[in-house]
Amino acid sequence: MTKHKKLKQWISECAKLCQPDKIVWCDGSQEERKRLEKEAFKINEIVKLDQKKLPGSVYHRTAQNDVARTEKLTYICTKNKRDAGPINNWMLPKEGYRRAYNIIRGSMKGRTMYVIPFSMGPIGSPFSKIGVELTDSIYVVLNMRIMTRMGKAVLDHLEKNQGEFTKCLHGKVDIDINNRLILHFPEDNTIISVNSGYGGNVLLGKKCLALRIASCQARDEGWLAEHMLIMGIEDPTGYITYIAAAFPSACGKTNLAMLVPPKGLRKKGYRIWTVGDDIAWMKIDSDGKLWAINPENGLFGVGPGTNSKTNPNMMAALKQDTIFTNVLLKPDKTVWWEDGDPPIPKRGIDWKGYPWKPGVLDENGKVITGAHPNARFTVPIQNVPTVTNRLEHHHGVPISAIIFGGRRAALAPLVYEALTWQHGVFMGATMASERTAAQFGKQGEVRHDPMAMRPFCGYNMGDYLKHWVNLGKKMTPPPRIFHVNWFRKDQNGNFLWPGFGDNLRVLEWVVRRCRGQADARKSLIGFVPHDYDLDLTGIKLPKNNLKQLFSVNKKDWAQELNGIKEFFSSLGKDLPQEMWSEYNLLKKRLD
Ligand code: OXD
Ligand code: MN
Repeated sequence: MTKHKKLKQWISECAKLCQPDKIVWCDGSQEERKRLEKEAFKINEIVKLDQKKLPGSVYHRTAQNDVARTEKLTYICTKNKRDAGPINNWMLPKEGYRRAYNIIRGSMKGRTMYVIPFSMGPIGSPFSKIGVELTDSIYVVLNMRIMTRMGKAVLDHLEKNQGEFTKCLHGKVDIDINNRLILHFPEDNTIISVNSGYGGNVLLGKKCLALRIASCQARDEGWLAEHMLIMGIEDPTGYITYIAAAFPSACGKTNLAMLVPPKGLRKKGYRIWTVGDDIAWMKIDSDGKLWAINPENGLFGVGPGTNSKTNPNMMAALKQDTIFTNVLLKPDKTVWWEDGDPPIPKRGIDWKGYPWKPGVLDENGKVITGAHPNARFTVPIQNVPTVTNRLEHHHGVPISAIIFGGRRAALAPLVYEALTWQHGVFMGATMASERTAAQFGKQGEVRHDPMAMRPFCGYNMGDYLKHWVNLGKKMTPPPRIFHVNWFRKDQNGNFLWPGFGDNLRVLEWVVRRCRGQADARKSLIGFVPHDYDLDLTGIKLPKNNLKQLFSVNKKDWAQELNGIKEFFSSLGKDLPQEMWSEYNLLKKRLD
């Protein structure tokens, strides 16, 4: 079975609990992939797509009640409630194990339990962490093959060192939403997920290990596990500046990570290199600087809205070796989703498995979409044309700038730079995104999402912000911190900034600031570029737009301060004093 004592013991305990008919160790080979796909085709867990048009690609549908992460059913299980903090759902570990074990007990009878040894980060890198996922889902195995480094090489490494690993137990059970639980036990380095088959809940290396568990490890070991993309921006001299950026969902993180430079900047010689689109692990190296890796090996992205205009590099990546989940299945065994590439198919089978035509209505007269709005693709990062050649580099890439962003129709300027590291942490702590009328509920309503980690921080949010403040003091120098807002609108509701590839015009200023090559002026909220600092060649931007994009409206900011106060108060006494001092400094500047 394995020479790793702890692993052996844990697997036999789990086997006794779940009672699978068979245990299969995954080695990560191509032969194994073929065999598992064949089995999954037989039981209809996946469908083979047209192998000429989409070689190596398959299609999967989840249960209708299981299409997204379930934050309400996600818990941090710690001995003290305080350690989970005021934002996380909390349970006592004893209670968590009791409930999860009662649900999963005997649930793998008649099923196979797959053992997936996986590494988050290059195998053997000082950044990397190993996990072992036990699952009764072939879909999970096939996804983990893409999203992580997995199989024999990882097991060999683990055995050689008798090393630590995160115990990740997943059981589909009955996909019963009423008994679904996603439990994290940071004190035991353990994750248990039951009654779900949706990626974010069951690919346990991703949100569960690489963010919730890893954020606790990072707190204890002095590094950062963040919900951030990493990209390299190569300037005309060939120098590459790496940045890490955090945005709440639906703000275009994946698009930004692989943007196509606009004409003017392309001509100048700018290029983008994609390191990661979702998670960054960052450590202070012996040079005193912050270095980062992307612990993942693939992308688990949202289909709807992705097309050759919004993200041509992603569309190129999806031409092969992709798992498509909950998208529209076309009669020619290819796929489509809303706001995808034209033409809109005349018919197909929708994500629920029913015949579909454009414009069909449900019993309430609402248009039925072919793909679920959160339909996903799982694709190897190596498929992305802009992938960095430093993915396997054991020390990752040096981070010069950290960028926070949100969706704000008013208030936040296109870009501003923090005055100090601590002010930058405050900018991240007060990150927020507005809901639009078309999206979820009341327009203008703001959800505070510190560092885009609200659903992913595995411990007390106050302690997390203190950890950020402290780490800044250890770096020489720390990265500069910026805030961007691609979504500011004019009084008629039109976007003031074109976004997408043109965002590189803003990033160019960021890069030049990091290299001491660009000027700035000090505004009430931080440093902003002068008009002449942004390269706007080839872009038709009405003159007044730039002025509006950088305006700081005192009334709006006064209202924002009220929101921040309310949010900070909700974090209670664990919020570090430094955040209140930054609040007071900002208030004073605005007064
Ligand atoms: C994701 C998310 O799937 O943030 O990346 O929800
Ligand atoms: Mn994410």
